[in-house]
Amino acid sequence: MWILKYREPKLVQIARRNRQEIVRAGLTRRELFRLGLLTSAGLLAPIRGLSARASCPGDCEPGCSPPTTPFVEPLPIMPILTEVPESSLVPAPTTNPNTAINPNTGLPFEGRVEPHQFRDRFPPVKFFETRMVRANLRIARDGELPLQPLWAFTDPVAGPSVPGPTIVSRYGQPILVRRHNELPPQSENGGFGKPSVSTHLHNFHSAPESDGGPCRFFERGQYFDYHYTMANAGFNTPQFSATDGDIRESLSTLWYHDHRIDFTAPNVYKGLAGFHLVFNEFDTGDENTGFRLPSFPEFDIPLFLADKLIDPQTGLICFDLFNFDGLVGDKFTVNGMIQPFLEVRKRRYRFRILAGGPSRFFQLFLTDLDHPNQPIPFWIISNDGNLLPKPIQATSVRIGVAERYDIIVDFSQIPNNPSRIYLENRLRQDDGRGPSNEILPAGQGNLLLEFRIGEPAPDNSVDPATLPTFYEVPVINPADARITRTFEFERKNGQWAINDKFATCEDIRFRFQRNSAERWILRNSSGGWAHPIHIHLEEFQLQRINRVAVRPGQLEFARKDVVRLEANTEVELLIQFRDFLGDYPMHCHNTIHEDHAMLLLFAVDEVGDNKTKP
Ligand SMILES: [Cu+2]
Repeated sequence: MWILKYREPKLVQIARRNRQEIVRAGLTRRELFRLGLLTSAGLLAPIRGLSARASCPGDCEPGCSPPTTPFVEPLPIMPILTEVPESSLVPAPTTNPNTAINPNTGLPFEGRVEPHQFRDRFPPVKFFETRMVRANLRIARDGELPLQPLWAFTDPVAGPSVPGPTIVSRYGQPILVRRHNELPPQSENGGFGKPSVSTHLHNFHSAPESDGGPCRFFERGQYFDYHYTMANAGFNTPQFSATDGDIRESLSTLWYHDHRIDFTAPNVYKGLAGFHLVFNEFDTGDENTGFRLPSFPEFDIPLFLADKLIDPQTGLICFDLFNFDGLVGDKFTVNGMIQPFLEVRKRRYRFRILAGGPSRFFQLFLTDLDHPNQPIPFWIISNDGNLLPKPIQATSVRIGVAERYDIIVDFSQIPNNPSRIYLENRLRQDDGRGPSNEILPAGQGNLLLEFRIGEPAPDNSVDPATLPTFYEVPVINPADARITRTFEFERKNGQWAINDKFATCEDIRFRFQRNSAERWILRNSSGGWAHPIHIHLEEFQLQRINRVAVRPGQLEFARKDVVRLEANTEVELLIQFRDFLGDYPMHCHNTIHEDHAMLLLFAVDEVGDNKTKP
């Protein structure tokens, strides 16, 4: 027996080295299969020394990350992306892509291949320029972990950050964002990540060429001009043309993230994501005007939740390319820092909460550790960046990958007047398959963020308890659905399929008639798997969840762009696509499932097809 004990760690080390070499090569699923490293079941071939599940020490597994001290670092606030003059963009941005060949790379200067739709009608008035670079950034108390070689977006003034700089924009003021791919070569990726990128603005109403879909990626040395109309959905329909869209379709809390086909999970996990906030004449960012929501940025704070695994040998964030179930970390970051604290005043705050993945679902509570059984209520004001008709009071909120909920917390009204409370995740999730149904006792979940409650401060924001009204939901009439389509989200050969097919850029699976509506049934019949399903371009409206009707007043009675398709769940939704023509994806936003390969493309076209199970 001593021989086994002696040999096992050596094998683990060999496995780790081999795996890292394979990961470093940046091979696709198809290439791994061709090399005989993947079985037809999608699993890593049982080659000696290539165990798919080696144990600590020295591997990338939950429970193996080195210890860190919580609540000693302040919550990072991402810089607001600095506007630049149009003249500083060289060469000047054009409606048609810049296809001239760059002699230094042999590639076109710009990665875009299609002209911008509607750019003449919505000429950009604000310009931004950001670069994707490798940056050594801190994620824990100084000295506890080494600087992390992350992939960041830069701000021209503040430099690189993870999450990237927050883009702040406004309806009625079209913008252009030039993004440069200046990532290091594949051989210098530090073990995972593909320096080939596509930046999706989730879930803005964008033309395909500016949507940052999975198949419109660009390479090192290239740039890509993204044009955002900053118009509400419906602007190209007779009904809402005069008002540049339907104000009830206004979006507020969005985020941008890498979407490169087959490599979204490692690229986002490595840092290529950030917030994009949109204001308008009602949601103004000023608590003295419009809906009077807490003023940005002082009392309106985006919170990017994520979980990571740390290699106990190197102290660096690690990623297991061979685990197709998903990745759940044992270190929780908020805005890129492990377990930070935030000093707040006794007044109302708006927090824009995002579950940033790769695979973790959260059930969030506010916890007073001295009175753990005391529920602390807050107000939910938006679902996936869409303000609700009215605020909804709650003591917890469930959030799947890529979902966003804006909440209002009034720190002057916390029961028992504590000086510290915590944002706590009490949903147990042991692996990437999905959450269990177990809600952990208060104080025994994951404490994500410590709020240090200070003195009272003036507060002119609206009191959610007065039930102010925001936008009505622009209800789609079920009788207007042109067709019903069904989508089965299923496991296939150890990977992930939609209606029995894997992702490919070559196949447009169905055609949606522009300016029409459809009814979609999304079904997850598997026992233990959860899939947060995201549909690009326009938000859908949930009609039934497991055949129970969604009613006004419920949190789900809203426009949404991600639906949590948890185990044994079926949802029925109505959706419409307007304004733009072209192809868009629907996919699982557990980014590991997405990469392996639960994603399909559909097209919005002048004429729709009649495929009921595409
Ligand atoms: Cu999934």
